[in-house]
Amino acid sequence: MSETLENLLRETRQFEPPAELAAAANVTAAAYEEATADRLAFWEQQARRLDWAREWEQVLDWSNPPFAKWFVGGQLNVAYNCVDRHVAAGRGDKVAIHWEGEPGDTRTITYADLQRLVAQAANALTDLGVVAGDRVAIYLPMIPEAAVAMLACARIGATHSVVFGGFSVDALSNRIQDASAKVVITADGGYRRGKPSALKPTVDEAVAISPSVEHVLVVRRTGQDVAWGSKDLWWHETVETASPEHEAQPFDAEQPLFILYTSGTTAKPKGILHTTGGYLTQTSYTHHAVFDLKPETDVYWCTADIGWVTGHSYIVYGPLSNGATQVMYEGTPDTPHKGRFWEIVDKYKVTILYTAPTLIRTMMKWGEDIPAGYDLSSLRILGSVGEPINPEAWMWYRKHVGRDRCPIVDTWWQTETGAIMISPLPGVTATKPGSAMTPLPGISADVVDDQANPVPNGGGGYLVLREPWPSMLRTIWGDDQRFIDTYWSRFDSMYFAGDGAKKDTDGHLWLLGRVDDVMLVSGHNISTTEVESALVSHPSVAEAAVVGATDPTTGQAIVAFAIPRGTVETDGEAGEALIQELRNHVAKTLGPIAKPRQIMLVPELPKTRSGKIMRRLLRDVAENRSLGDVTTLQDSAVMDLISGGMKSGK
Ligand code: 6R9
Repeated sequence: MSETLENLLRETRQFEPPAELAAAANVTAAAYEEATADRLAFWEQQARRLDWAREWEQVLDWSNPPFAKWFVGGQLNVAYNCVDRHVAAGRGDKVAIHWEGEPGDTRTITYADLQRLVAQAANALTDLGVVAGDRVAIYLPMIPEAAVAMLACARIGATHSVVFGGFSVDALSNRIQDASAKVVITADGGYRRGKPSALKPTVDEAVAISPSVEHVLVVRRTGQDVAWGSKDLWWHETVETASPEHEAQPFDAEQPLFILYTSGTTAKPKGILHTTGGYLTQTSYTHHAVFDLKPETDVYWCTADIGWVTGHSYIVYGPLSNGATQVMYEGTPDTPHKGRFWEIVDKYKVTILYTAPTLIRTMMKWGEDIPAGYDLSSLRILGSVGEPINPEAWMWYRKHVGRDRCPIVDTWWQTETGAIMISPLPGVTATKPGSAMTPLPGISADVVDDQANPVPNGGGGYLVLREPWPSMLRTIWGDDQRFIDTYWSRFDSMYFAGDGAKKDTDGHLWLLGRVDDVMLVSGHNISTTEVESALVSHPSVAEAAVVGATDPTTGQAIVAFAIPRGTVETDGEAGEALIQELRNHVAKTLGPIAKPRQIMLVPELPKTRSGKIMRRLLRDVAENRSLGDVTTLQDSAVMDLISGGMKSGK
């Protein structure tokens, strides 16, 4: 990795935090000093932002690494912290969720409403025989019941396992079986791209081959016809008729909260296990610090799906524990029109927007005229998560969404880390386009070489975490050995994140994507992220994905897939000329070694539900292989589009 190209280090643009925001920020530079002086005391102080039924005896037990215990002996109830305590403090009438359905139907849910709904769901689950420690699978569209179901599990100490609505029978049944889930919570369907999309048939098939399932709770969302089996119960007949009185019991700080499966490229998905006390401490603190949330005045919107860890930590647990008012949206960004997101920002006067680079690049492709048509003046902070954000996408986000006023927080973290680890603080950090900047207070991230030595400023290598953190994964469900092998064996006493990274000359961090995606071209390590950023910096390109394909001369050769921006001419000779121009553009930006062997102009790219490009599938295309496992692909028609609509230049 040390040989990676120097391009990103040449980024010189820098943006100071707005003075007004800095003056009133929730967290100042002092937090870094406090955490450096005493990391455990710092986290202990953040834990005190929550309501504990019993105080802990020890902040961290690291006597049996890598198995951590945080806030040992402490007891709390996560749902109480996210809901009841706000009602108890007299804020029951405050809106918790402004929900917007894709067809335009809406629901307004206050904290008092949420308390009633969660209590009813907790009672219903208890009546169905669910007790603390049991697993409940949740397979729902983006409707309020998804958050209610998660909180109801948390309230009774059950462990939820949310599966993306729309995953296949295989993906769903594997996850149900791996965790031996006792109950599945689903819906008849949800709205996607303007029409009802069924969920229940997939559940029916998955449940038929999953003997652990005793009951299936079904929310009626679309009203479409459903087959009805002996295990099925309607949510409105079961939950909505249950008592709204429910006393939340405290649970141990290490009570399991959820399992979430990473989309893993290998056969068996990894069930990442999170527990309660440390997880809630860090999701709550980071949401408060990174988004500078002012619960009385902010309207927060995270566009993630609840089936992604971002939905868990930054729609449900972080924001609700902080008493936020937030927007939750069911559908796709282009239904019924491409301005839907901006219309929602305008309608609810959203102040904090948290979204993914894939969306920003899609918006770039559609053109800046679309956001320009809406009043976005309510926005004050913009966030990004999920992938490295290319400097040009960052600049576009800043200019056309943030109107050059709003700081951008590029937040690096993983399902495994549970909460944000590396990010600017909006009132403290002068940001650079494309950099996640610095580890948050209390987090010790570093970049090391093959031999585990920290790289100097200006160097590149592997991202590691040196010290345990409160919201870290506790294990892989049912497979402690795999937990050790995957994360703690590459380097001694350090967590291996699997991402490549660089330190620039100021020591700021630049994420370079998964190390599995790094290409080896004629002996040079080249990161896919850098070549993609070079392509996106060309005015004709909206989005790009790069893979290394086997090559007889160079070992691997760079093959790029590029989506042209809206109005760019790509037919016939114009397309060929563009391809040559792009190859030269990359060579000029990064050096001749990075010149792609081949560029294909495509209408779409294959992505996971959380918007990550599935380079593995593109490698199959580049090497003329049949496609591997596509169960986690967001839209299976995309691969046909790519093979069909491909314009390729060699
Ligand atoms: C939250 C989430 C984790 C992987 C991670 C990295 C990539 C996420 C990023 C980023 C660069 C950022 N990633 N945020 N890369 N900059 N701001 O995405 O969790 O779905 O488990 O993915 O996503 O490669 O290792 P998850």
